[in-house]
Amino acid sequence: MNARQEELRRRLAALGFDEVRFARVEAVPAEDLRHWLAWGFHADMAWMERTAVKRLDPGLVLPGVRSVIALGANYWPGGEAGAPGLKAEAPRWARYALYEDYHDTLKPALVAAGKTLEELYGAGGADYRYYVDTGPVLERGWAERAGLGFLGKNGMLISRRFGNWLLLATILTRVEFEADAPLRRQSGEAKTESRIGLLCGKCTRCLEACPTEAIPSPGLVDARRCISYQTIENQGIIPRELRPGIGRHIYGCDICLEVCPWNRFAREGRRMLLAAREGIAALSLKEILELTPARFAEVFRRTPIKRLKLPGLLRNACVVAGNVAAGTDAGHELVAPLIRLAAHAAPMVRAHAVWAVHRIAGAAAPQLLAAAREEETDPAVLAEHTAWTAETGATGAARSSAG
Ligand code: B12
Ligand code: SF4
Ligand code: SF4
Repeated sequence: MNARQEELRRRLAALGFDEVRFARVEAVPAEDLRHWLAWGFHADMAWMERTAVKRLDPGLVLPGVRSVIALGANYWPGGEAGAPGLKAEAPRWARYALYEDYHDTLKPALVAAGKTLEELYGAGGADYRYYVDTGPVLERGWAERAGLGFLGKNGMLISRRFGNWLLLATILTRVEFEADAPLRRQSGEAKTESRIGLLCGKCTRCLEACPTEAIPSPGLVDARRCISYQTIENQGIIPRELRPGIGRHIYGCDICLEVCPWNRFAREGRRMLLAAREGIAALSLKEILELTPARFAEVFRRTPIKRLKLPGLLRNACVVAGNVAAGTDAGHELVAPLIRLAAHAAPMVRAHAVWAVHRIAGAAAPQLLAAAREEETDPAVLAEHTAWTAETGATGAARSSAG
């Protein structure tokens, strides 16, 4: 490996990236993405369909592209999973959401990385493009090709050094680099054509642990069933049949990451590029259900959660309340805020609040919600009021029914 490339690697690592690997631009395996789209696994992320051609041909993103620099930022905070001292019914947040928005915090380092490329290789500003999550690039595929990790059956790019806890960024460039080697199969591992699950062996923990059965085919996640999609990307009603499986997950989901045995190698990140936001994980469900727009803006400023906006977070909080509080004492203190939310300005919030009150109060719910129902004109919310009567019968007997 030549000295200039190693100097670049060293300088990008010094900017805060925990992984810096290189790949040559070669043919992109198209089959998996095509299947994923054909099966409708992208849900209503129409942008995934629109940009598929570019994702499969980086030359359409940056004409003349020769290499990819695959970057990783480790965000494992160290210690046990979950936050110490949290009550069992506390809402669960995707781990990455407990930092300032990585789209924003990684960007200055990517700008600096571009300048380093210019300085060491005489590249011009038009000779490279960088992305973190939002560009039309198959970031996991390029990271796999560069040997940063392997593609797990859970769909994640899994690092031998950091487990599942890497956020990715990608630089496409016209500069030609020597390629780093992709990971190799372990000896004794059955040989198959696919590189998905390369180092998974016989393990299927993630497939079994997913509460909504969102990984029907190893490595390919059906976003329509994925809690991460439903609680972050979906901007409307969450399908009733999926709500019980969402459990305590208020924003995103890490279940198929957490159960992975490769996390035993996870080590606390330098997290130079990430700023922890203590306090979010300590919010109680009641506090979240009672958030005002001003308090929401204050607590979630500069975090990824701000993009969800307050009605989206309230919707998710209603689902969590309906799941964790049904039949418990905690349910009592949540009923009053939920009844207030059943009269919220956003129909999406009202719909899920009605669902939650029914889950918690059972047969008493129609009476508790009578005033809200009287005022209701939105067909989707009215459907939530009537769905329970239809499902549980006039007596509302099946209080914990999975609907
Ligand atoms: C759309 C999207 C989602 C969707 C769909 C998820 C999915 N699995 O496809 C939803 C909203 C559900 C989602 C959820 C999450 N996401 Co997301 N998401 C994306 C996004 C924008 C595109 C992913 C995509 O293209 N999917 C389509 C599938 C078919 O493609 P793929 O997963 O990349 O894998 C295929 C290709 O890589 C191809 N392939 C195989 N070999 C090769 C070789 C080469 C050279 C190439 C080019 C391609 C290639 O085949 C693979 C399939 O086997 C990426 C950012 C990006 N631009 O890549 C982030 C990204 C994948 N998400 C990320 C994260 C962190 C998450 C969550 C953990 C968030 C959370 N905690 O809630 C969950 C995890 C869910 C899961 N198990 O995947 C990280 C993953 C980091 C990592 N280490 O893998 C990414 C990379 C964002 C980032 N920059 O860090 N996400
Ligand atoms: S993120 Fe959660 S819901 Fe989505 S595939 Fe993984 S375990 Fe299933
Ligand atoms: S949990 Fe097991 S099957 Fe799933 S990605 Fe990790 S090693 Fe592979």
